[in-house]
Amino acid sequence: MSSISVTTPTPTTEPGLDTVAELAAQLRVDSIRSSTSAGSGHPTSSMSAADLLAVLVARHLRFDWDDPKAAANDHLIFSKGHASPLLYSVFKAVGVVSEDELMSGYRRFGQRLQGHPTPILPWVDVATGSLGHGLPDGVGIALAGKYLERQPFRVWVLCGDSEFAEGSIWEALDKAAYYELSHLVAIVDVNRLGQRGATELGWDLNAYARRAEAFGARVLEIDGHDLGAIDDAFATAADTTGIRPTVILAKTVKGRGFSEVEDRSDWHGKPFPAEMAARAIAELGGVRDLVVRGPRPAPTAEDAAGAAPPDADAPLPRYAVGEAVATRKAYGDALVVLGARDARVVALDAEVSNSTYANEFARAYPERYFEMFIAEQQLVAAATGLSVRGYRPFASTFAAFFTRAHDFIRMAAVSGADLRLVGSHAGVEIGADGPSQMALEDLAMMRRTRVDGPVPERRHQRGGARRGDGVDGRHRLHAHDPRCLPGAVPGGGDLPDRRLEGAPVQRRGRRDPDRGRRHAARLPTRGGDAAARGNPRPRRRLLFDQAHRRRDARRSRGRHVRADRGRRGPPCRGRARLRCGRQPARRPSHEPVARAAGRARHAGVRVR
Ligand SMILES: Cc1ncc(C[n+]2csc(CCOP(=O)(O)OP(=O)(O)O)c2C)c(N)n1
Repeated sequence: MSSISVTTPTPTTEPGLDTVAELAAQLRVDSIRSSTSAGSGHPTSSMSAADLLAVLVARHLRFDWDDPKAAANDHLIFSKGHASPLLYSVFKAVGVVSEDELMSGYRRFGQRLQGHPTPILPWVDVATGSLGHGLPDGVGIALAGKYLERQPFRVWVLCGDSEFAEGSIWEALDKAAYYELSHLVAIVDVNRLGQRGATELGWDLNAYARRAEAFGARVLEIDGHDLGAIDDAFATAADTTGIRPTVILAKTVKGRGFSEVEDRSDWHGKPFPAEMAARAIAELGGVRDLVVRGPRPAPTAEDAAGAAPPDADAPLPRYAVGEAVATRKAYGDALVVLGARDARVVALDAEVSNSTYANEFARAYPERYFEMFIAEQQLVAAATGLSVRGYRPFASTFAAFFTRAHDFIRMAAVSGADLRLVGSHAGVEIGADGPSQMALEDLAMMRRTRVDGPVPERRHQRGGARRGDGVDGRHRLHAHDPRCLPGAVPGGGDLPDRRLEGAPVQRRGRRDPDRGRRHAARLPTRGGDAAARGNPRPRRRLLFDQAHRRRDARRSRGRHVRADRGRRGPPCRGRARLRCGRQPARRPSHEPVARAAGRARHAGVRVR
């Protein structure tokens, strides 16, 4: 067992590659020790990337470990979050996590060294573990660096090769190339194996290279265990004068360093039993106690997130009672004002900004608007990344299409991200566009999204979110709302209204368990008796019937429903109809309302 202590307190001191080799061995050993002590974890996934991380942390990552919120720090994201033993071993190696915490805190209930990293740790930007998230999140961070702050930080993202089968990875590379994010570096640990066996492309680095280049990336291929080659590749990637993001394809061996498991497909996600761990540690040269710190960033000027607002007193739009205004138009108007009031407000949209009216913001503040095209996962991920840098992102698309990004919304909540997701065209009926454009699942999706712990302090966050400042409110992803924390509100943390857009639905009251029964008793229906016996289903039946009755009454009056939102008016015929753009009320199938009512049952809303 060796015991070496190395500290590099100044940016100019860089550990040599011999020290880096020792560090890599330490990272492997500590990954094994921590996962074995926890009885779970992914040691082999950590061991394949240990050389990459040792070189990066010791010689290239510009990070002030004593000031993790410093604006000029590089960002390090483990997109393959299951390699958490490696990340936490890095934290130990730079001296911010103790040996004791690593050995007795990893994967233990209530401890911060969770199975997959979350920003509860001050050196972690975003939660990962659902694969395909870290690189898209990194795009958002890089956007902030290049376009909002003009900070020279780099964003280093460790990805798995099996993870590269995720579509979101390619959405990310595509947008990284479009926005010329040359300071974004994806390091792909191509160890040939995934969870259950070989990956789609194995060690075919050429195939990865062709694809990544086709998406606009600069590609570097290296042996991921050759420290000199890694060092050169990182030095090349760190030169951000070009316009392309960099993808480093590192050919590695899963379980590298312990011959019993190297390149074996049956050791994914398994800690080594104690006696096997002892053999592995012996083969790797024993336990070490290195403390290695790489370069620190040069201090830079204040970032744009702290800039003065263009017009702090800009008045919010006002609408007369009874004035018919589409909620999305009101959104666009309000967003422009919020942009005037707060320089941290940024907007993103998925190629529907002329429908969501985010284009009003794009016209007013083009430098704070990011078009994500039709890539909803990247839309939410970019918003998450921007929130990491302290911005207040408003991401909009049709509410229906947010469901494509459900996992990104879910993971944003795990990250404690401060997002405002704005879905237009919401409601029980969308009109002529039909059910493909109709949102309802978003209700269930948002109800499901909550954080179960304290909200982490965000990097560079100034002042935090304040209630009543016009930016918070119903558009806000409620994951950040303290009222969502378990036990904060009777009935399991329910909020008054979680609609993304002010939509004509109400949530069923939860605080009065007898309300449904009493209501059903006042308005007897087929299910009234059963409701009195305490069966909740008849009440849903009642709501279903009410929805149908209203719709039938509306149609029998011969009124028209406007195509985009249910504004009613007198019948228009012939040319007049063409001019006014209203659709005649058709005799549609009952399917949309039936499905709406059925879905509403699950979402706990009342159909009106
Ligand atoms: C979206 C998603 N799907 C599946 C999983 C389960 N899973 C965890 S690790 C893993 C294999 C990852 O392989 P790779 O990216 O090559 O990383 P390695 O462990 O081989 O380094 C899988 C399928 C997950 N975490 N996220």
